Amino acid sequence: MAPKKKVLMICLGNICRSPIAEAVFADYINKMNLTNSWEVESAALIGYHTGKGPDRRAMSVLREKGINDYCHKARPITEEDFHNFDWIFGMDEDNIDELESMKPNKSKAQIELLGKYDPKGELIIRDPYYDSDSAGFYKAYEQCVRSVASFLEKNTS
Ligand code: WE7
Repeated sequence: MAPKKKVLMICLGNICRSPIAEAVFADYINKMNLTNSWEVESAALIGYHTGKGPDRRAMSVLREKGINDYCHKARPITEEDFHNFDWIFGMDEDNIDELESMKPNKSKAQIELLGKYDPKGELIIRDPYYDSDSAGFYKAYEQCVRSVASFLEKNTS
């Protein structure tokens, strides 16, 4: 069987947006029976939250949307990730700038904004960490759902 295609979701701390993106992707490939051909992980640009679970607002949005089985501990991205993953998705332009500056010369990963695949054209998944409510987390979830679905429609035969 062909090797699995591997996707890595990245944000600043790996506790808000990239866990939502990972959980949405994992849920989608499970439901579509694509786990033989796709794999997903998430990681941080900064090790600040290493070992911590996602923000409670991220977890409650996922639970509310029926994703009850997601668990994750934050980890920082490594040089190896650039060799192991086929796609590395950032959530905003700062993420992409940082990924491009860390990228080793022989990286095989394609570095892209996840929102590039959003059929609604919302390119940036805004950082909701300092928001005083959950609205930004719901919005991030919806953006991830649209982008993940259209990414996989484009890249599965
Ligand atoms: C964030 C964050 C996010 C910002 N998750 N943090 Cl206090 C801090 C310091 C260094 C690294 C991290 Cl991760 C954090 C906590 C966690 N999504 N977004 N901080 C953020 C947003 C806008 C301007 C500056 C920061 C640090």
